[in-house]
Amino acid sequence: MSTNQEGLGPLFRRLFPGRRFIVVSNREPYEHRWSEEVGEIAVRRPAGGLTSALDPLLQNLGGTWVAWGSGEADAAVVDKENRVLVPPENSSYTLRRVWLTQHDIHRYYLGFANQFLWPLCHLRPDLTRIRSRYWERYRRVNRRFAEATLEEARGEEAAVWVQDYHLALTPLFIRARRPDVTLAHFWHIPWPPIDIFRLSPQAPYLLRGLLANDLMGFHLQAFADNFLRCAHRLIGAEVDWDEHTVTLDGHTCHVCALPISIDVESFREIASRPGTEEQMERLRARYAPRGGAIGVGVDRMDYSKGLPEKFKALEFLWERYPEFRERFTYIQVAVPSRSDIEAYDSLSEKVDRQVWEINDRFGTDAWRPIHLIKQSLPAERLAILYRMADICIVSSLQDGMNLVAKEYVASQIDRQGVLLLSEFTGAAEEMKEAILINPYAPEDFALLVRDALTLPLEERRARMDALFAGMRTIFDWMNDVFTDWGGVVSGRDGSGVARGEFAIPAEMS
Ligand code: GDG
Repeated sequence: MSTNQEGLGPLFRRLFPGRRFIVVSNREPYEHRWSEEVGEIAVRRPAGGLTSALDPLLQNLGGTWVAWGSGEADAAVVDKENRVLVPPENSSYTLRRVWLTQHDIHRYYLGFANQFLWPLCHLRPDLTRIRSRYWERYRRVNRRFAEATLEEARGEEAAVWVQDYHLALTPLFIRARRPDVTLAHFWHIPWPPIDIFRLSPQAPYLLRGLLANDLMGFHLQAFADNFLRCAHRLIGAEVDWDEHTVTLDGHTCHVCALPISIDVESFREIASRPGTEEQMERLRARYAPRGGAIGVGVDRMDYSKGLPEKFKALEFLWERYPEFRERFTYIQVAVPSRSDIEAYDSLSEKVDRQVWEINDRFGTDAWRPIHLIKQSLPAERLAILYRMADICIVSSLQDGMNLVAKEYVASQIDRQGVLLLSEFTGAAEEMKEAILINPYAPEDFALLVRDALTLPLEERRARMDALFAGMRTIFDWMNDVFTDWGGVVSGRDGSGVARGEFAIPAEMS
């Protein structure tokens, strides 16, 4: 762990002299809501690793964050340019809100982004829903984000950092008007192999949108390679495999593997606050009244996270090894997300049913095997659960990185816990001292849970210490993004203007 947050501001100013910093994402860092008191407005910080990590950076650097104004009172607090200064207690940067209608939310967000790109990128083409109205709205909303960003650049030089799969076309819409702006994009989810990606009727346009960036970041080299192969084979872009660059119509985009991490110190600080041990005792008494070990999982309720597969493995464990009945309790936090999408609603019902059946089958008067918590917990409570848990199970079927695995290690103040980590997460590439599991093989998975629960303390400590020693932080990640991106910009000719043709195909407008 090397980079500290304070170093990032000077680094940015050195690498991007005179440029305004603009972050563009679907989610906003602050939401305004009507509070219980009539006429009063309260501010909420939506939970999420990325928004909470980028917020201090913007506070430090100044600049603008362009995002969807999703709070019910958001419109009541902006000025006539749809801007509000944040954070509320100490105005340090501008939040520029983009408004979405119900149609936009259904078609751009729940439609194209979450019923097409998300399942496609998580290797579930069977769950994709292809509708021309989704695509039409995705284009329109991406253009709206680009227009808001261009207004925020105010004709000055800017460095624009776009986040994720909601905004794949935005870079080209920006670039077509302002070739002098420098653009980077981070894709937080996997990029699928070409045989999957080419199922997308819009593949060429998505690729063109993203290739307008100067830098395209993925968690893993494998995702970057998939992207390069798609760009080459599907739209004939020229790839330099040694340099990891791709050139289309005279413009070169650098494609990098930049694995994300978390604010390690913040989890450690919360997990070691005074009073935590008493709270752990209380939670143990509540969830595991007969004593024994506790396991934890924290996932959005999403089919990519492998929850039914995890519960199947736990069922095998309690069935085949009855010594773990009443001696091992599992707590699963699974906050419903993207409800209104059928695949999510049916997953949620399936998980409820499965947990009910397992609890019915193995539970006793004094003990419930699985506690399913379907509501968002405060970050403080999560850190305590992580510290308390003897094992943490991440069983994703596909996952770009998985921050929960890192949060668990960061919160393991007592160094006794064991991480069981799906080999299909980006995190598995770095966290080799975890016990790697294949969530598709429930019997082997159950055996590995048993191994984890019986591992001697010495080995648990050695594994946890090694995992902790290998941890990088979110600030290291930002340092790497800025350094790679700055290298690309300084490598250009003196004008700093991107070369190339940036025509918007008719199908995109
Ligand atoms: C995408 C990619 C990639 C969950 N429940 C609560 C809560 N959380 C927080 C966790 C963690 C975050 O949500 C989930 O992060 P993940 O990385 O596990 O997964 P995705 O949401 O799918 O994120 C993923 C990530 O982007 C970053 O690039 O790692 O692969 O899919 O931080 O702690 N937080 C609180 N209460 C909850 O109940 N406070």
